[in-house]
Amino acid sequence: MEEINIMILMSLLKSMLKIRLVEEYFAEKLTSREIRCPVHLYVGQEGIAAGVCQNLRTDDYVLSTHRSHGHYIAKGGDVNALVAEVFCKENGCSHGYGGSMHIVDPKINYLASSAIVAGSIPIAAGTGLASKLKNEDRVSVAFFGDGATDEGVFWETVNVAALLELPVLFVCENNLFSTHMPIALRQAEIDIHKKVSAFGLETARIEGNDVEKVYTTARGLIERIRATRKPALLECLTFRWLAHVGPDPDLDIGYRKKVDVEKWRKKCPIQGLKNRLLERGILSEPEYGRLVGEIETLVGDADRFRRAGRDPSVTEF
Ligand SMILES: Cc1ncc(C[n+]2csc(CCOP(=O)(O)OP(=O)(O)O)c2C)c(N)n1
Repeated sequence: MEEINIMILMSLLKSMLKIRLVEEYFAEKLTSREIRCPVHLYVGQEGIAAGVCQNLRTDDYVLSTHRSHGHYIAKGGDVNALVAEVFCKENGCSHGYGGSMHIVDPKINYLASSAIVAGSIPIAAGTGLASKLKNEDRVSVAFFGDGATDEGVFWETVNVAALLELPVLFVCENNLFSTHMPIALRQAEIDIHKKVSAFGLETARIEGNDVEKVYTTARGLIERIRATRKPALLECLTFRWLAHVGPDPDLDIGYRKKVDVEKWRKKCPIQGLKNRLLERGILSEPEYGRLVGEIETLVGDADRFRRAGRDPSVTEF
């Protein structure tokens, strides 16, 4: 694989660690029932958000889903504002009215995340059309799960993006399940990237837990989108470590086994990159420890920030 610049490798590591430690903080606060709204954690899938967003500029658009915290952090979102939002405080990025599933931040062109599966995907076609009409080279990225490809609006958006040649990158995070149902019980043909390529899009299917692979593949697709204005799809295979919603491992319902979760935990995107950086002498254990400490401080600051936040007003909305 092609050599990636050391600064970028360290930035990928930092981005993934930031996502992981913030999600672990949320898991703890869900367990203690300090957070009362539904939260869909992203633990295990960090390589995708980090690898794709490393290639984006602030003026590029991101649209996301119910599992959105990782995308927000990787796009450069403010951790204080995210944490306050998940606690529904007025100093949150959606002013406390959105909660975990409606993270919005126009300052970084993070325009929507939605509890409606596939609901934000057509917005990417809209922002793509706006960029095209204004002759701007901004890219719109729609993140979504394999479950979103069960929805008609996904296919309608792929069709319109291909037909109108819109600068959109569709990023499918295929974590093999839609809530508790595997894709093979939902779709006659399970190869998502193959079906999308029938619309004439450039597509790729890769291991989503290999952050370097995600970064380089996304970079190629994004450079091509900026140059040609044509859409593309990146399908990333991955697995969520925790429950569909909430902090538990979801092992008591019967749809997945402990052995599967353990297999995927061994493919941890953070541990994978850390090991490669240690082997190459780019990183040492003390440096890694310092990085973790730095991010723990950030999470501690965010905890104080949300505690200082007020509840949003019902009359000022
Ligand atoms: C239109 C719509 N249908 C069904 C649901 C219920 N629902 C919430 S999350 C979810 C699964 C989505 O799976 P996927 O898109 O693969 O994302 P993941 O949760 O795996 O990240 C479903 C069916 C919903 N929120 N919206």
